[in-house]
Amino acid sequence: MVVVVVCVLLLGSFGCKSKAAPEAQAASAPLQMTVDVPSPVKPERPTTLRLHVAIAGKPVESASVHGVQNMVTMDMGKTEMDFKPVGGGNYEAVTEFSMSGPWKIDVTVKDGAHTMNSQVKVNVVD
Ligand SMILES: [Cu+2]
Repeated sequence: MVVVVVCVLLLGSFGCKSKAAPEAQAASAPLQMTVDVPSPVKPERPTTLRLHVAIAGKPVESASVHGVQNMVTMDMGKTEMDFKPVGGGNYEAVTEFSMSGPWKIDVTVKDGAHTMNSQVKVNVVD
């Protein structure tokens, strides 16, 4: 499943089965972020989240990418993660969801003076 977020525009999801609907909340820069979440996501299993960061279509290799995960419908405690660069403007983090249901990951991408915040939603299904 691939979802594209560009600045404050919400482009929505493209034909993915789960209800991911990332919402860009703020943007001070023309950073673009593409989110790749496996589908389906199962509870209590290591899950790799992959992001692609670009400016004007050009991969950004040097961004710092941080995520804060929690459940949408109840406070399950925050899980923080740093996405590691894996080349080509791609960043990965491995996380786990402790129960089924709707989860969110608030992602902050920083590259020099550019900062972008967006929220990735992940529907975890047993
Ligand atoms: Cu919960």
